[in-house]
Amino acid sequence: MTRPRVMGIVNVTPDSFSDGGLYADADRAIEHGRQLLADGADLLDIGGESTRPGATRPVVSEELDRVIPVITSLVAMGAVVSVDTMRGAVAAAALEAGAQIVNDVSGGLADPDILTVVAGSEAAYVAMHWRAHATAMADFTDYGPDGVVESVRRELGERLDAIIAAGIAPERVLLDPGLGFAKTAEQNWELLRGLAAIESLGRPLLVGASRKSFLGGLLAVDGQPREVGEREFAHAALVALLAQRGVDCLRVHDVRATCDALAVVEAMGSGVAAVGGIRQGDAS
Ligand code: PMM
Repeated sequence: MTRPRVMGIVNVTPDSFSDGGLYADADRAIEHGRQLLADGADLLDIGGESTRPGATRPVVSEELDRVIPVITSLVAMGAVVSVDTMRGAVAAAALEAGAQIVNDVSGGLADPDILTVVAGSEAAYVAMHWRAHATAMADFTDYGPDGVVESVRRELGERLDAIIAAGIAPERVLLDPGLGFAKTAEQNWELLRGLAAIESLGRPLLVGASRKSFLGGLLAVDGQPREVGEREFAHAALVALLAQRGVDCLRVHDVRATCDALAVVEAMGSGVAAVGGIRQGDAS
């Protein structure tokens, strides 16, 4: 079993559900990225558009102003950087600034130009399952008689075909079931239980469950969802299970907790207790 890559999230946005406004300023975002690397992130995902349900989109120039200075600085520090964008123009500028991965939550549906941009580069491409922009996605949770798992598998398969037709080699593509995007809480759990179906498309999987509302709902008391910032223990448990399932990349806010969970999985899997500098026989 190989350890999943840990993708640390840097949202340079005023309005993300999980950390909106905390890193909207470039200096803060850069410092946050540096901290995530120190915490053990393998790569950083930098985004300038919130996709929270109902969010309105920034204009292109605004998105560029948010992400490009942050990407440039973190690349200069030696970070492997992914840009979280649905726009070809932003992807092109981010690749120019040194990003190596394009993370497109729309899988090429929002702006087909993005596929042309990626095809003309050597970047990896994350294609997430998506049905509509944030203002409308809550209206697209009907998956009909096939159900969510089979529908997401089919729709992602169609995206993969379009991505390959646009000239992106399949070896460069990761697929993501898109937890929380046009999905109810129960549909998210169904997808997590049914990941094997998505895996059958033959590409590595990326999963983004961190801080999402289905975890808040799971931990609700008297109908009150657990606060966004207090979902990290449930998420760490999920991280361990996803690592055992062979998921390739985890998109997370809490890099330290994620790496701790992965260290436990690794120790249990290999039978070696000496991980991360702890000596065997050291009972302290
Ligand atoms: N979720 C969000 C944003 N970008 N990208 C991928 N590939 N997968 C996701 O699940 C995903 C994403 C929304 O979460 P955030 O507002 O905490 O960044």
